[in-house]
Amino acid sequence: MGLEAAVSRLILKKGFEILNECCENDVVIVGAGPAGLTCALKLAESDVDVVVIERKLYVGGGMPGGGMFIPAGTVLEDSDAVPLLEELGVELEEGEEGLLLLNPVEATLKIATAAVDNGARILVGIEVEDVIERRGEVKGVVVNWTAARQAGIHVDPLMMEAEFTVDATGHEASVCKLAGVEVKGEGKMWVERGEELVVKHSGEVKPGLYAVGMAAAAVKGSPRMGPTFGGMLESGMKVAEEIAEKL
Ligand code: 48H
Repeated sequence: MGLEAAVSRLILKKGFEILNECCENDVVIVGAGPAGLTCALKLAESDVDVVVIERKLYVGGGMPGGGMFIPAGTVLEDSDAVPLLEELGVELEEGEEGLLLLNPVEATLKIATAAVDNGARILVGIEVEDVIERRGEVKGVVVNWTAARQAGIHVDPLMMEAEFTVDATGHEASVCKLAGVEVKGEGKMWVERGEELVVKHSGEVKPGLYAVGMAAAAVKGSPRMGPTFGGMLESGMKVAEEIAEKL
């Protein structure tokens, strides 16, 4: 036998071992954007067993695209995300009007790397299509291959149980919608207010289900803030702390 069979055998064995372990989790985070990745990093740092489900094949959500694909992003200099970015070695440059500049690709990669280094799992190419709900409490997610939906093939899903589920799906707030939570839709652009309210509004939206980042803004109808990312990170940090305390 050549190496071909060994490559396939090893991948199948290891991959299914990982997927098997993901059937039961402390926390499932849906969406690997800045809010979901930061939440995963902070939970993993607290030794919480956490898996991130991302339907695309890359991490970072909207962050790597900066503003209109232009390779720069901003953070308010008084944001609680600044010490985290500094700790991760993300280069921050003085801007104006209380804003710092960052490279959004660098920031994405450093947050994601730290999350994985601390033990968070990130699974890509998998989409959440429903939630598990028992007696009004969200207890995990129902998943399928993104490719199956794109191909229009009907195939029954599999399930991942979790003590807590986090909707980090950004503007869509798709998990909240699936769970029957009212989603008002994000409000108009107002950077300072949007940054403040996205953190305030991040939290439990239904027993067992939390919203972070733009999903939290969409649930409550609070303003958007464009390519200013501190609030996304702070939102993930806040919810990670709340969940870690409960576990
Ligand atoms: C699996 C899914 C599903 C699903 C979606 O959009 P994101 O980057 O979200 P946040 O909240 O971390 O960050 C928002 C930020 O990028 C942004 O857009 C800002 C600040 N906008 C302000 C403005 O004014 O516009 O990431 C969400 C991720 C994406 O990668 C999706 O692919 C993924 O979630 N996702 N993954 N199953 N059902 N739905």
